Amino acid sequence: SLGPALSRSRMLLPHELEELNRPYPNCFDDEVSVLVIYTGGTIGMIEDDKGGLIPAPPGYLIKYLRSLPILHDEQYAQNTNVYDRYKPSENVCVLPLSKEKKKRVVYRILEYKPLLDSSNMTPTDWEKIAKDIEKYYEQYSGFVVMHGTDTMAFTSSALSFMCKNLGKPVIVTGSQLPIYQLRTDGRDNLLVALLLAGQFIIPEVCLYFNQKLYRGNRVTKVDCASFKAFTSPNLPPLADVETDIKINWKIIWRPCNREKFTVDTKLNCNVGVLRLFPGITDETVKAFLQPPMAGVILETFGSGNAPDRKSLMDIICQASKRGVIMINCTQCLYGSVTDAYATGQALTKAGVVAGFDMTPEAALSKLSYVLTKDICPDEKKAMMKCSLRGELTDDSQKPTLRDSRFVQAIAKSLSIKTDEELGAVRDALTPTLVCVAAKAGDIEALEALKEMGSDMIMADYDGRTPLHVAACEGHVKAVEYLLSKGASVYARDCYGETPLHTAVHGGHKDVVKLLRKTGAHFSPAEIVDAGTKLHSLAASGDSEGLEIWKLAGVDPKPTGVESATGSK
Ligand code: ASN
Repeated sequence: SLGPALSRSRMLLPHELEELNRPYPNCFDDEVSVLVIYTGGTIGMIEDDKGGLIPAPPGYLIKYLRSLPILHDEQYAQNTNVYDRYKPSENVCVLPLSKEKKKRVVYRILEYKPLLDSSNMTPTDWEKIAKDIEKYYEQYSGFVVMHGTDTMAFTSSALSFMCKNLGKPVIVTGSQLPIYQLRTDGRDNLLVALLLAGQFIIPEVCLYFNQKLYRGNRVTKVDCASFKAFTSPNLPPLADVETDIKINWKIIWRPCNREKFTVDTKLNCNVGVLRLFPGITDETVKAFLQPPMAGVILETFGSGNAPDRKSLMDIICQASKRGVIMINCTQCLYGSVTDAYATGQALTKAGVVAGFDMTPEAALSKLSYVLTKDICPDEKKAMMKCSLRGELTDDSQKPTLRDSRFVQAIAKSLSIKTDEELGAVRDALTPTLVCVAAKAGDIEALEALKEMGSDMIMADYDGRTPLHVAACEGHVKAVEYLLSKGASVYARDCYGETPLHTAVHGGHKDVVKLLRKTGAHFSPAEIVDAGTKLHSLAASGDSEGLEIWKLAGVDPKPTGVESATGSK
């Protein structure tokens, strides 16, 4: 809310004090909202009369969730009028207060009709999910997609490409056993996905399953019975959820530009996966590559090898000349496609593009996405080879600690020997240094710190990130620089303020404009809240003040309050 900044600066009035002393104060600063897009899957299934699992009837899940104290705090809902604050059709539940962040996740279930076994999912369903994320983007802090496990890795991969410049978490989850059963992984998977989506700014499409949060385009289903159904063979989990929630912040993928979140749902469905096997005939491969086939994932042996007989290479070469884009992905779970063998090099010569360590699920959805782009085949091939959303390992991006002269100087003076010690010193020093550089608007210093391998998003004691500081000081160039290095416009400090708040308080119009262009926005509750502030600005004839709030997305109506401009 915008309240804390105001209330810190004056004594509270008696009625405000009274309000605060109620068991549930009439302000909901500790609430965060999450939209649950419920598409189907075992998690919400019941047995039919023949003993087969089918999706439960509409509305069944929400009723059940409201009866479970770990997934819904009925007393809090009653005491704070949750059911009046949201429409009944919004199907709202509220989690008990969380231990880590002292937040309450208020979540709304958007139930799809019909609910699907994920084996029936198609690209049209992915499109619907992506469009709903776009539609509700500004109303929620994060999104959970409840989904069947069978094709979950395809959906999470496809969503990762469809969502451009994502700034909020989208977490796909489901379960191996229905949530309604006594012994189930469904309750825990849903609960943790909600806590992660509501409380952490992980700007990625992720998949949460069995105590691990994975990047959505790195996963594959490896077990049809175990609760440990997924693995991310070539990237460690983004988070481990054990007694503590440990987020691996260093590997979180961030959009590094100044563009707003958009979705691009166009996919080319003339794509396929061809798994090679010893003895595969030329005719089979030729038939598979016939029009209208536009793109193919070739699942090859080992580090990207295939039979290199001339007749087969000719067929592949001809398809490539016709414009069919072929990507080389290994059948192995671990490792990457390389050019170590002559049999692999023959494929490259025939026009096949290395897919490095992409999973076939990620490669297929990326290819469908890339094929719709209005660029020439060579540019499409180049796009396939580089990482768009962290779906393949690009070693050239890794910061090298030893390269930095600054770090070397510190290492020498402190007699530091190992990379671990070096990392610890860097992690201790750099958040403060980055904030100091941001306050001064010193881009050179920020660049030097970046070169040391320090990330540009680390918050200080008050939860203020370098972007808060640069925005507060009105340093447009520093704000631009930080955004280009992945700083989040949604980060909140311990008073609940985002960089947009600090820029508004500082009266920095250019920064406000820049942040808005990047997708910064107030929450619906904050927009209503801002109405009071606008009233007093209007009453005191402060047109400058009014203008900055307007630039920030709060539109003062002639009658006074509470209308918001969307960011579109
Ligand atoms: N058949 C189910 C599905 O994918 C499997 C599951 O969710 N565990 O919808």
